[in-house]
Formats: sequence, C-alpha cells, structure tokens
Amino acid sequence: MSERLGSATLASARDAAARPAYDPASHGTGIVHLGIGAFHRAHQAVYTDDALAQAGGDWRILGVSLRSTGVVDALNAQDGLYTLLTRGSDGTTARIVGSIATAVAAARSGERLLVALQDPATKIVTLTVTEKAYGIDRAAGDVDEAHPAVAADLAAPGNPSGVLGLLVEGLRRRRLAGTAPFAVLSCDNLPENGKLLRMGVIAFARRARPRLADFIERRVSFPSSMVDRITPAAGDETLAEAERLTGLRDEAAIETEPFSQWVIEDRFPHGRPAWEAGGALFVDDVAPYEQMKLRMLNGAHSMLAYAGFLSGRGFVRDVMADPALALLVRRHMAAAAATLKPLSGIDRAAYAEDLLKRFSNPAIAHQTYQIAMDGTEKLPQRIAAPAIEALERGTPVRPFAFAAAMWMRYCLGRSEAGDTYALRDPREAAIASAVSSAGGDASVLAGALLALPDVFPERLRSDEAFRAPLVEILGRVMAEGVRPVVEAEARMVERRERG
Ligand code: CS2
Repeated sequence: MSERLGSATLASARDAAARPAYDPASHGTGIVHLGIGAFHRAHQAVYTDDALAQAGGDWRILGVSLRSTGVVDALNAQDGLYTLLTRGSDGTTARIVGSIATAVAAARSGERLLVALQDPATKIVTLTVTEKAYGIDRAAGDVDEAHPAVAADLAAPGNPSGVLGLLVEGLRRRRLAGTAPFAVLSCDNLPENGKLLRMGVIAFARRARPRLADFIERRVSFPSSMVDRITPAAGDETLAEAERLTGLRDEAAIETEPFSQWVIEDRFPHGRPAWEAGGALFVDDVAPYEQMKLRMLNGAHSMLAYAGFLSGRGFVRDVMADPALALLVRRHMAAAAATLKPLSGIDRAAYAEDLLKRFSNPAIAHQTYQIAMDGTEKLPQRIAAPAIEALERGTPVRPFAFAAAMWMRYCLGRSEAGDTYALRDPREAAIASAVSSAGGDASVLAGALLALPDVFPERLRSDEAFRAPLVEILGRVMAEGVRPVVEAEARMVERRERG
C-alpha cells in the first residue's frame, strides 16, 4: 500500500503530479472558510494556491466543516494537503494543493473556531455552505427564525454553530478587542450573495446584539462573487486515481472539470490574496455575471436534473447524449439568455455553446440526483426569476414552465417504475403534504406546490401565461409519463427551428 499524502511525503509524490510551488508551512493563515466541501477545494482553495505561489502572503485557509467530520479528519491527517484531479477530454491531471492549513468541525471545535474568527490575522471569511445553510428568509428580507441553526444561535448567541451566528459572534469579539472586522465573501449560487448575506447578518445582529448591528452596517464589507466549476461528489474511483497519479494515498482527493471562473467585487479593506493569479476577475458589480450563470448554467442544470433523473439518466453527460433532452437543454439556455441584459465583452451564444460542451464532458460523472437536491432553495433564482423577466419582456416562458413541471413531477418521490427516492429538500414535509393533498390531480398539485411560500412569487403563480403551460405539461406527464412528453416537447422545438 502507498504511503499517505502529508508534508513529510509530499516531496515523494510522482513527478506527474503538480505540487505547491511554495513552502506551505512558511505562510500564515488569513482566511477562515465555512463549508469545506469538494466545491471549495476545487475552486477558491485552488485560486488561493495560485496566489500563494505567485505573490506569497499569509493567506492560507482554516477550513470549517459545518456538518461532517470526515473531511476534517482526512485533511488534518494530511496536513491540509489534498489532490485535485482535473478531468478533461485529453485525460486527467493531478495537482496537490497546499493552501489549506488546517480544518475544524464546527460541532466539536469549542472555542477554537471563535478564536480563529477573532484572530487579527484573519482578514477574510469566505463561505460555500449551500443555499439552505444561510437561514435567511429571502422573500421577507429577514432572518428565518424557524431555521434550526438560526433559532439555536438566537437562543445562545455566545455559543453559535450556524452561519449567521458565527459571523456575528466573530465580529462582536473583534469589535470588543478593537480588531478591525474581517470582510465576508459568499461564494454560494445565490443572487447578489454579498448583499443577501449582509442583510442576514445585520438582521441577526439586530435581534441578538442590537448595538452591533449599526457597526456591521457601517464597517463590514460583503463583496458579492460569482463562482463556477462543475465538481461532482468524489467517489472511490477519485481516491484510487489520485493514488495512481501521485503515488500517495489521499482520503481527501476530489475531482473537477478543466473550466473554472470566479468573478469578485474588489472590496477587501484589509487586503486579499492575489486571486487574479488563478484567473479571478475583479469587477465593480458582479450581479450581471451572477444572473447569467444562475439562469443559464444552474437553471439548465436544474431542468435537466429533474427531466433527466425522471428519464432514467443518472449523469448529466447521459442527459446530453440523449438528443431529445439535449435539445431541451439548449432551448432552456436560449430562453434564459433572452431574460438577461447585455453584458459587455460577453457573447451569450458562445457562453451557451461552452456550457453545452461542459455538460457533455464524458469524463465528469455529475449525478442528476445530486443537482436535483434542495429544489425549493434553487428554483427561485434559477427558474422563477427568469420566468418573471420573460413574462415582462415577452420572451419565451414555456421552457421555465416545463422545468417547473418536471420539478413538480419529481416531488412525487417515485419513479414511473414505482421506485421511491428521497427528495432531499429542506421543505420535504411541506412538499409531501402538498403531494398527498393533491391526490394525483395535476392541477391541484401544481396549485399546492406553487403556493409553497417563497418559491414561486405571486407575480408568477397568478399569471396564466406561466401557469397554463405548467399545468398542461404536468398533466400530460402524470397521465402519459415523462418520456413521451420530453419527446413531444423536443419535436415541438425542432418544428419551430425548422420554421
Ligand atoms: C449545480 C451546481 O448542484 C447544483 O445545483 O447546478 O452545483 C453547479 O454544478 C455549479 O454551480 C457549477 O459551477
């Protein structure tokens, strides 16, 4: 058996594997990152690795896991080192990343995490915690008091374990100690993620630490950012291939695609790593980039996840190899693009073509079931927002109604063959009761799911131009099955294209 990856064995990694072009141990920690899953390790940690190699600085990362402890133990056993596999059409390359200094599990960190948040050396807190972890009621513009972490942290703000509670307690301690606040950088797929998080942190502080709220409002920077890199969950094959390519065993190896993009608002009052070294783009306003990515990439992803999963397509690449579904993915991207304002320097048609190629990458095993998760958290920005824009602009709405109908069919929790699957959505209970109250009637089901608070805004659910095609598609799916409807929809697109 090979030796395990770690500082002591790093030098013995095979030459084929790239290694940090700097001495990790000689750089201090300047970032606390919340949510140390595969995506962070395939994205921000890699940009930071490039920045350390090119420009140096004390910018290594203390990675925090809010839920699992497995990744923490694996990384710490390897001195924070891990292998990133990049899978492209010309094969797989391995790179050992050195930017993570250490990892902690929030649940068992005790004071350690709060001490790190308080440390003057910490200049930035970054986050990839997924949409549902924020505990923000986006429609109300407030904290979600029913969110378990928010409720727990409001009851005991000095001993927080959730996102808002940790940030507020960290900022409170810094203020008390006379330490300048850290900048907070959200890297989740949420519209204007910095603005949103700022609102949530201030609203939480107003309840838990009223005097701190004004300070946060005045002094804390929350730049927005758009992140992009398709990163499937790592599996046994990932670890096996990392070991083959590096010659070292690695329990924290991950795999990703060659493409990577990071667009960031440059508001870091106390400095930042030279992330441009890894290709990050700094702009004044991220919103148009974010909207393009959320609607064209993530929106198409959600649509194809539901339609694909229900058609028995396990991976995104299988969906793309299915001509009818691939055509509907293309249609969806075009409809999403039509809802966007022009963005200088960006050719939307070329962007869509690139997305189609990325989705088709045969080396990436990205599960449709993984993307299908947390639909109620994703659909508002991915499907509902562009649908409203389409109604206002008079551009095609049907693709969004189609996506919503597929999600609704997915909410039944049962395949046409009769197999059940878990929805994995924070609103699972509300979805289940909507489904059972509908008793198999598509129009009642659509009404009940449209009425779930904060998923489809009133403006959309009351508009017949959206609702009618949605009910029509869902009705046919429930009566005839997913496949005939997908094929009929694709034929309709073909007929339109022929003219
Ligand atoms: C996906 C994203 O799981 C999902 O919902 O749409 O994780 C997607 O792969 C990334 O945003 C790509 O950057």
